[in-house]
Amino acid sequence: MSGLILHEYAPSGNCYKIRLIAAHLGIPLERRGYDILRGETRTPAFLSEVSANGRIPVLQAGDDYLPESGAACVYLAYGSALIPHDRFDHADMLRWMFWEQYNHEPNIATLRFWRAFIGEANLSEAQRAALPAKEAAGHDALALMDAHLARTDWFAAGRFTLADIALYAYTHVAGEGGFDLSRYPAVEAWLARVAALPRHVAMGA
Ligand SMILES: N[C@@H](CCC(=O)N[C@@H](CS)C(=O)NCC(=O)O)C(=O)O
Repeated sequence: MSGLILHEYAPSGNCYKIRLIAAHLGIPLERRGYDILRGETRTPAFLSEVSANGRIPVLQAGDDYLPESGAACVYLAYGSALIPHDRFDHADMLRWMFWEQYNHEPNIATLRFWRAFIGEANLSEAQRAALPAKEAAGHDALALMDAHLARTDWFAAGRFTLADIALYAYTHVAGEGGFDLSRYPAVEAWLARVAALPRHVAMGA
């Protein structure tokens, strides 16, 4: 695979998922950065040329543009050991990836963004009002992960798959959003297992 361009904001966990897969599979990626805090993904040029959704990540393969981190993860890892072939294991991997997008990322990543990037003092009234619910839902997500990981080393298929990558991206920086991970020992042990894998790269790399 060659000629792939990742349109990204480097501190975004959704973009990190794609870089992490590329590192594990040895796939070269050209990186193009946008500052989302300055609205650089909302310009007419970005909306017309890169993604009408106005968000990163977007993976570009030639003239084709693929928004949505989960879709880009599947594109990059297609045919690799990161995607199980077994019918149940494959669906189970997707189960965790879909769950990440609905139950995990909107709470854990959003609180990280609000607290570590926007700053609590700059939040709108509506954002401030949403903090307790997002905190509770984030802890629910971490507790569910912890219970799962107390029984098994990896999220799906008994081995490292896209599900682990999708969940690692924002879990390992959950502390930046105010989540105390020491309450979730099985999650902490799994984070260490992922980070110890050969070819692992840090978010800031
Ligand atoms: N579900 C999408 C979420 C994309 C998303 O919300 N991206 C954020 C950064 S992580 C963004 O581009 N925000 C800038 C904006 O909305 O203007 C994915 O997984 O790729």
